[in-house]
Amino acid sequence: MKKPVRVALTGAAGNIGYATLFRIAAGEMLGKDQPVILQLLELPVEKAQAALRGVALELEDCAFPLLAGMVLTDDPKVAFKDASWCLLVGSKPRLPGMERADLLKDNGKIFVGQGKAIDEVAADDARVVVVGNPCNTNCMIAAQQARRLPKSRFTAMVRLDQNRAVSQLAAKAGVPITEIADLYIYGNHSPSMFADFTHATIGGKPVTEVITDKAWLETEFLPKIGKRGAAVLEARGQSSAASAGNAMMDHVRALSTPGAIHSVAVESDGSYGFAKGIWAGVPVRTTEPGSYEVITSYAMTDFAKSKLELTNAELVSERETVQELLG
Ligand code: NAX
Repeated sequence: MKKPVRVALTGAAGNIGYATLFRIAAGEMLGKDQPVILQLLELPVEKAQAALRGVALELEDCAFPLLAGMVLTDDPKVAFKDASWCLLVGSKPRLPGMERADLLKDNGKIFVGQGKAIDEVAADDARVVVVGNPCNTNCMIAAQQARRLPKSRFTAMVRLDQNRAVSQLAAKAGVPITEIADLYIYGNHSPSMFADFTHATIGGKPVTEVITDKAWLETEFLPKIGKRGAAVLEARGQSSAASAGNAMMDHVRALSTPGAIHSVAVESDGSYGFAKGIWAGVPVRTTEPGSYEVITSYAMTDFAKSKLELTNAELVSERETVQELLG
């Protein structure tokens, strides 16, 4: 039996936590032969802690052979202690009447504290995945706290956008999901992101040869992916949870699989015109488990460049809003 891997998850009593923890404990994220210890963080209020205890009771009741232990806590330093994967899901939802800038600053503060705690106590091989929104900027904030861990260990999730885009292209072309390849997400996890259909393929052919309706690709497909979260929220009355948790597990699995090429928001080195130092979605190739290199070789059309500029401008503006948290 392998040594258990410690997986920390914040916001563990929330919707994404509930949609994900049972799958992680069943071995769907790190492998069917990999025991895990779940280290679950929730807010220090009784309602959240009680809900967390309830989730833990249910996890126990599943008798998962791979679940080697659980830690329930309201202390980030306990949650992240020796964790190899730190999944940062918990954050405040945007409330009616709340300005986006206030949400950025409020949630940003959470990620200052959690980034610091991770850097102090997580395992030497710790990898951080930020899901809590606005996830790119929250990830940048957490990474600024890193002294011991390299900033490249901090990634934000744009995988849900990739999965949404793959699914929509397959539906439009009337082909199985497996026929879609090389579809990557650039920029922010927000309606401004760019799902690059210009380099993607369907059954080995360029998307633009199979779906010849350029207007659909540019003016229907892209907004549909960008606003998919809002569509789910409107239909369900709650934001995407199972699909977000599923994407988080895809993100971790792809980062654990050498050779995998996938969309991840990482610190920009200036590639694709993104401002240096922001966290922007780009295609990466996993080199060894937990490490990656950015694929910089895609040449962009003028249309694609105009989209990249827009999403870059939004990320730069988010960085300006949270400047005081980056010191
Ligand atoms: P929920 O509101 O159901 O759960 C969030 C949980 O986090 C709550 O239980 C809350 O008590 C806890 N929490 C809040 N602040 C915390 C803190 N400082 N430390 C520990 N726990 C804390 O939200 P859920 O549906 O689970 O979504 C969580 C986050 O994911 C939200 O920020 C949401 O916007 C974001 N999403 C990100 C997506 C992405 O693709 N990157 C897609 C789905 C989702 O919208």
